Parts: sequence; structure tokens; C-alpha cells
Amino acid sequence: MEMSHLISLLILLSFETFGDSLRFPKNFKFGVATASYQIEGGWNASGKGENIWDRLTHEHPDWVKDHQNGDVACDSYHLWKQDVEMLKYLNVTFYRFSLSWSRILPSGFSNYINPDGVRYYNDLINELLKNGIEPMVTLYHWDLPQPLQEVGGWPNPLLAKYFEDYAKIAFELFGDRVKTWITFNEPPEVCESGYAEGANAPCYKSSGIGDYMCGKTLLLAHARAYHIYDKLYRPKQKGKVGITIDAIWAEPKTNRIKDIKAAERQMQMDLGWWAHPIFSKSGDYPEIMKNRIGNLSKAENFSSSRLPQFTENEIRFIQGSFDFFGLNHYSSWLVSDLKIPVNAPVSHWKDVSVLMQQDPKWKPSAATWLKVVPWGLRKLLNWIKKEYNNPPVYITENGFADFGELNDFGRLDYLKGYLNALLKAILLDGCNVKAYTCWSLMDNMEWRDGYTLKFGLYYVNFTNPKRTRTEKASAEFYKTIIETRTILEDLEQVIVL
Ligand code: GOI
Repeated sequence: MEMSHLISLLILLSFETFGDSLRFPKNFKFGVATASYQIEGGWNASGKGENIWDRLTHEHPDWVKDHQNGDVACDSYHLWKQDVEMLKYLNVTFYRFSLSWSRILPSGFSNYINPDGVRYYNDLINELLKNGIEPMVTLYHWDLPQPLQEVGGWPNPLLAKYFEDYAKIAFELFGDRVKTWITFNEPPEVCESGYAEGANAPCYKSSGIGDYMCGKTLLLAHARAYHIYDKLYRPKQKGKVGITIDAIWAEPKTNRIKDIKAAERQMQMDLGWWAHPIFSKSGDYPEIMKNRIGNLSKAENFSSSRLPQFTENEIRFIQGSFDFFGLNHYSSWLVSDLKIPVNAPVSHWKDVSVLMQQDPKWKPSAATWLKVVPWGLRKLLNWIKKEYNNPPVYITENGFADFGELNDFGRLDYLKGYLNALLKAILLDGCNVKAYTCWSLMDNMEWRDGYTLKFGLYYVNFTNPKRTRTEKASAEFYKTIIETRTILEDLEQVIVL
């Protein structure tokens, strides 16, 4: 008997014993996620334009840990039928994937639509629907068309309009079949990693300035896409539009007031930066964010706040532009207050002024930033509930990093812990969570980590030209959760058996 079958047998057996555990609500949805640059390959296939990750990895191969790139990745540009078979096997309700902007609009602008790009997504969407799987589509998962970078990228306010043009075309082309749209994946990463820390393409380093310009454009771009859908497409297509924000849980390191305040400040200035303008009653950036950056800017002798302001109309335009709250969550940090001198270089980190550490007792993963802290998810969901009046939340990513083992018990344990915490948040705390998405369907191109870190439920052989996919133990485990709508409590014991 194969190992994976043995495991699934043990899982099923133990359900006999622990069958009474709490269940996910009937209409709760389970899915898995991927992103275009990370899986598709076909980087210049049939008319696709160049994007900022193509440019970065081709010009600076050394930027990526293993000097690899997404030219072929999982080759889903060709192997999408296999992907759908895997999804079918997992029994997911939905599949979250992203569109490659430059595959559809090679120049980034709406002047020319690439028919082969459109055909690719039509084929994928139709195959999903044929198999009873709902498509959940992200419009922007970090692969900006290069021509839009040449004019400055997201800090350029004009990009909001070009994003709206692109979104409109996507709604027009696919909206008859796609009913869940995510405008942006992780604005904090787009603006912080891309324009402040220089970690992700386009690798700009303008912390405390460029990131805030980027943020303003992104929030307006999101709202434009939301409103154009509302006006032109919702009446007929009847879908939902939201945004996916990534957040850590910031746990105060001590119970001193200044650390409790620091942790709250961290939540407001990283998650609240994006969520407050859209999901709060009052709209606009959180007060604490406007005040701190405004005061610091003055002390630093700037003529006005480094945080560019919205007009009253813009505030109203952005406020309420959601049908759901997309949340990506992986891990937690211990946060304490940090005093940074006024004459220190300008940065977002200086604006927030906190120290972030991880508890050495937390279980590690293959990624330094990812520790296993399931209760952090429950606290985060409760924070969102309280702060934004319990909006419908779709968890659009959650997952674990290892080095690719097929018997991925670390991932299994992570999923068990986080799904248990989620169940408690839903059933005991009344958090309005409607969906859960595991990152990722399969191992893929992990941005700057290349192929060194793995998040997949399926293993992908990247040295085989056929990019063969093999199911891991976690795939069986997740499938069982989906089918039983409950979580096995005593998994470790079962495996020791
Ligand atoms: C997802 O983002 C993403 O959507 C998927 O595409 C992706 O595949 C998936 O993640 C898995 O990666 C140690 C300041 C090293 C600068 C500690 C502070 C590096 C850099 C702690 C704090 C953290 C998930 C990078 C959300 C960005 C990875 C957010 C997870 C880099 C660190 C840091 C650190 C820091 N994060 N991202 N980083």
C-alpha cells in the first residue's frame, strides 16, 4: 500500500473515533490558490508581453536565491488540464488563480487584446466549470506589465485609470462565468516589498515616500474597478468584488501599556493602512497613521505629510468599495515599542516605530518569517470583526513552507492547527468567515526564494520537462477535511500508530 493511501486510511479510521468534532457550516467554501507568474510559465508564449518579474529575473538572475525564474515554472500555460484534475480530486469548491495582465494586454494598455491570452483563460475557466469548480480570480498578483513600470509603476497616479481599463476588459471577457473577483493581492507587499524595501520587483527603495504614493494609487485603482463593476457588470453578472490584504497578528510582547499600544499601532499602520479606507465606517487612513506621519514629516522639515492625502470625494469613493474582505494570513509576531530618533532616515518602519520578534518556542517552517501560531489567526479574525463591523471574510491564502517532502507532516500539522483556530473563530466567536483557501495547489516559483521553498499540496518535479505533479500527504488530509467538513483532533497520535 502506498504511504498516502495508508495515511488517508488512518485519517478515515480516526474519524470513527473523533467523529463528533465541530463542523464547518454547510455553505462554507474550501479552495486552493495559485498566481500567474508563479505557475504559468509561457513567459513569452503567443503574444504575451513582458512584465516586471520577467524583466527582473532576466536582467538580475542573482536576485533570486537559486538563480531561477518563472519562464517555465509549473508550465500551467500548457498543463492547465492536469491542474483541474488535481482540483477535482481535492474536491475543492473553488480555485483561486490570477490573470497575467500582460498575457491579456501585452502592452499593459487596453489598445490591443491578445486573443491567445484570452483563449487560455477561457479554456481554464470553462474546464473548471465543467468540473463543478468555481473560479475565483485575482486581477493583480504582482506581475505588472513592463511598459507601465517604464512610466514609474504604481506611484504614478495615472495607473489607477489603466488598472480600471484592464479590470473592465476582464469583467467583459470572463464575468459571465467568473463570479468572485479580487482586485489586488496583498497591497502591503506590492507597495512595501516593491517600492520601499526593494525585495520584490521593481525593487525600488523609497520607504516612507514611494510606498505611500503607491498605496494611494492602489486604493483608488481598487475603488475604480469596484465601481465600474457595480455600474456596468453587477446588474447582469451578479458577482462579488473584493480585495485581498495580508496581515500578521501583532501580539504585544509584554502587558506594558506601551507594548500594547505598539501592537495596536502595528495593526493599524500595516493592515489598517488598507482596510480602514475601504472597510471602516469613516473611511480614509487610520487617524494614528495620518497623525504620526504628519507630525514626523513636519519634524523632518517636509513641506507636507509624506502620506499623500485623499480628497473628500476620494474618501467617499473608496469607503465601502467591497463585497467581501479577502485575507491572507500566515504567521504572527511579538511586537514592542521602539523609539526611533527623529533624525533617523525616513522610512515606513520609522513611522510605525515597533520592534518585531518571534517567540523561539513557536514551531518553525522552512521560511524564516513563517512560524506556526494558530491562535494568531483567531485573534486576527476577531480584530477584523470588531474593527470593521464583522464583514464577510474570505481567507484567500494560508499555508506552510517546507523543503518539498511528500510526507509533509509539518504542513498537515499547520493546516490542522489553523483550521481548528478558524473553526473556533466562526463557531465560538461569531466571526463572519465564508471561505478558506490553502496556499498552494502545488509547489511553485516562490518569488525571491525561487524554487527553494515549497508550499504545495502537490509536489512538482521542476527538473522534469513534463513538470510532473505528485500528491503529498497534505493533499489527502485537506481532501478529507473538505469532504467531512471537520478536523481530526488527534492527528499526531494517528500517525504514530
Ligand atoms: C504570499 O504572501 C504571496 O501572496 C504568495 O504569492 C506567496 O507564494 C506566499 O506568500 C508564500 O511566500 C525574516 C521587513 C526574513 C522586511 C523575517 C520585515 C524576511 C522584510 C520579517 C519581516 C517577509 C504572504 C516577507 C505575505 C512578506 C513574506 C509578506 C510573506 C520578509 C522577515 C520583514 C523577513 C521582512 N513576507 N508575505 N521579511
